[in-house]
Amino acid sequence: MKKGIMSLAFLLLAGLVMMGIGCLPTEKKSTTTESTDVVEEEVETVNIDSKLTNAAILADTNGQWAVSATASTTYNDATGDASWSAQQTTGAPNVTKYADSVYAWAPKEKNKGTVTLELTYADPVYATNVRIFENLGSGAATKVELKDIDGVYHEVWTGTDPTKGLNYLQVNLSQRSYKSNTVRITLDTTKSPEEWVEVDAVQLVGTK
Ligand SMILES: [Ca+2]
Repeated sequence: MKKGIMSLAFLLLAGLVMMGIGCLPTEKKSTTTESTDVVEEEVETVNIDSKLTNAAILADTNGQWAVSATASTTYNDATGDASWSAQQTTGAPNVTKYADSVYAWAPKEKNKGTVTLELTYADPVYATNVRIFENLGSGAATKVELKDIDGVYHEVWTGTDPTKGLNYLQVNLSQRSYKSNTVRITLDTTKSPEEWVEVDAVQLVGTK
């Protein structure tokens, strides 16, 4: 009886080992001539870096805060009131807690589907980071694009925004080969159905 159990355990173990081997990643072919490799390389250089503290971000000498901003939707679309307008995302962060604030941009409705926020900066730079300070409904960003100085948009990040609470989504890039002074952010306002999505400020980092 004991031997039978041991044989069964051995078979199970052997099966698991074989399954494990089957799951091992196969080595990527190192071709360098196909154009798809260029796209792959671009995606692999993008990651979310949440290590920098707020103090370090505020002190970053290569960082700029937006000077103007527009959005596909704003809370006071009809009245033109400055509260919750896209303009509230310009300058350094001025919201100090995870909460609704008139000093942040908010869409017209709590669940407005997919929306965009576009920010412009004084100096075109070879970007290395985009830092989005979220103060409500955090985790809604789905895409970040940079518009180069010839007007072409480059997608530099797409994915799941891990931001929680009052914090930055930090999209850490390898230095871009083009200059940009415009950031376009796409957000899914339905990700947190119970909360309005609000963005306080966005920093573009790079060298001139
Ligand atoms: Ca603000």
